[in-house]
Amino acid sequence: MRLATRAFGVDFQNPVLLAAGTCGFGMELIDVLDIEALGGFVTKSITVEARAGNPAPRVTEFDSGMMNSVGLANPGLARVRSDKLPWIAANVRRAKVLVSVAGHTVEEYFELIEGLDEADGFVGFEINLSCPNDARRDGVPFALDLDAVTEIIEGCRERTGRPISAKLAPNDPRLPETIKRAEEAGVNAVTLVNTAPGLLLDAGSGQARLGQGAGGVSGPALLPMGIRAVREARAATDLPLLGVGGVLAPADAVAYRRVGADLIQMGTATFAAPRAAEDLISGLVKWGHKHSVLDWSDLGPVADES
Ligand code: RRO
Repeated sequence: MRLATRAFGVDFQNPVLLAAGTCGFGMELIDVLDIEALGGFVTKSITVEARAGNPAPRVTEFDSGMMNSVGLANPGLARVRSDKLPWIAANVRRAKVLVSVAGHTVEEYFELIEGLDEADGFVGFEINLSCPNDARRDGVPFALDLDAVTEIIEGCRERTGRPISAKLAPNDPRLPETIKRAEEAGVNAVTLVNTAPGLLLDAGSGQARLGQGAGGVSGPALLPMGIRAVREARAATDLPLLGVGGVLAPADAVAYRRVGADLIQMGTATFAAPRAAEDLISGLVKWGHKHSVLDWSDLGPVADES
């Protein structure tokens, strides 16, 4: 199966990206996988100030996946500009990079876009509107506030000509409306989904297993939520969609494609198997061969029978 694909004006050698928060800023990957074999990756979400993140433990596993409450730990805008993006510009050519930005306030998103737009090394922004672990906002993401979505995306749009994708939440009861708002405000794509809010306890003590208490669920448990969200999104918009949540095997990526995703992001699977994304790419080629599918684009959305 031919995997090269084009979305929001960018040519990707294949549709497999690593998801934000699972691959740092790329340099963390060089000893474990061939970055240049990827379609691309999304950086850890950046805030204006450097952040140490939430108290440990920040990740915990369960039978169907993982939970995290990293709390936006990142080096901050200045160091991303001075260290991280120059490294990417010098070392990453074929893989396409999206920079993820996250603000505690609406204005912080604008400061981030203004501070990064002139830099080299990346093709566009992923606007993270759906972090479930921002204590300063009580874990309520901007993605669940329609007016905030409009205001943030309009402001980001005014400040950059690069493609922007809005990363939305899996627990949005009015997802089509949120997407409409993001589209009207000028996004070029939508990323679905972020982790789902959850809580795991230690049965003996009754204490939360994550230092912060609640966190975001990822891994296999998130797959059905992501697939459903992408299908709902595809019915609401013709914009390119980036499907993320629980992708492990080629069949998972194909399922996202079948409901209308143009690109796929892989995250949690890479923690257990750092080369999982490379295996997914070769697995997709084999999947196409076995099922006589010549091109990723031929797998387009199937009619929704439900
Ligand atoms: O840093 C985090 O705790 C985090 C973020 Br910004 C996000 O968007 N999603 C997530 O599961 N964790």
